[in-house]
Amino acid sequence: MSNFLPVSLIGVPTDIGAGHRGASMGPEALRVAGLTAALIDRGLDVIDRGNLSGPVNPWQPPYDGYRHLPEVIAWNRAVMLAVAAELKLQRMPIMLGGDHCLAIGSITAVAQHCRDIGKRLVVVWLDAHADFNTSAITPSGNIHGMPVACLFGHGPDALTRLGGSTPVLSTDQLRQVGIRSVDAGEKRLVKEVGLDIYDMRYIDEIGVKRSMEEVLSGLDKNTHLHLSFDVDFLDPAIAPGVGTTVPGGPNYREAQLVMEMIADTGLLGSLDIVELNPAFDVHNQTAALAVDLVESLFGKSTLMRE
Ligand code: B3U
Ligand code: MN
Ligand code: MN
Repeated sequence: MSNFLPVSLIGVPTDIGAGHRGASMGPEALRVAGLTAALIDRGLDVIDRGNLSGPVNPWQPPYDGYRHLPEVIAWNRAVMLAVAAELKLQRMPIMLGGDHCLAIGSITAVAQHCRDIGKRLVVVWLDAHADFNTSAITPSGNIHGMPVACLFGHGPDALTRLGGSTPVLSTDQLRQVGIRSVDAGEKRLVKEVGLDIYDMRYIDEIGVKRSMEEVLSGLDKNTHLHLSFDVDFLDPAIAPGVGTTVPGGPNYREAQLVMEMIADTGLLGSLDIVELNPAFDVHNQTAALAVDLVESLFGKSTLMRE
């Protein structure tokens, strides 16, 4: 058997925070691509909890700088409660997204859990985007571009205080990897806050291995590692099935190495798989790739863990 906790899959079929419809089909695409069987093959105990439910997407323009804020709040409450319940059962929650706004709920629950049991939370955020917009600077009003800002206390009270206290995260608890698209106002804010960002320029210069060694440095046995995996982190040549593709992302081998190095820590405690959009995919290839990468994240191809 594996060293991992038993896992619970939680479908979060929403595109409420996104600029394109379709991420709501992500959970089913991951299932169709064989996620459950792949995890069982890794020796894991897996329960698929099915999908959460929430408001339908009314497809409205932004209001006061936010698009669909009441609906985003409702979805995130559901996510937070579901994640908290799994952590209490000592199971590892895996979110099948769904757009990236769901990370507000999942990470709020994980942070609360870590506080309760005296663990240190570190979040690794794989993404083409920094997701640090606010209502004042967002070019779109789409809340999937805001979850990190909300977790740092910049956003509407209902999201920043979803779990009661704010901020949920501080700079020493977040490392962002693969970033290559940051809006002008967002760039200023990210610098002001001092986010720990391993952007593609940095990765190009020093390579994936050294970058990931830095990303994963300073973790110990008492660390809960949460991985928020936005599929648009990957280069669009291998992962076309996302709403907002940005050229110049990690290729297949580089992405595998990122996952393998996270697996080697043995500290993974929770996971979001987000922004997969089957409406843009080709024969479910991006979902299949996400499953392939998740296998590496759970120790496949790492001799140490075979
Ligand atoms: N930064 C842009 C685009 C974006 C952010 N996250 C995604 N797209 N997936 C925005 O609208 O905030
Ligand atoms: Mn994102
Ligand atoms: Mn993104």
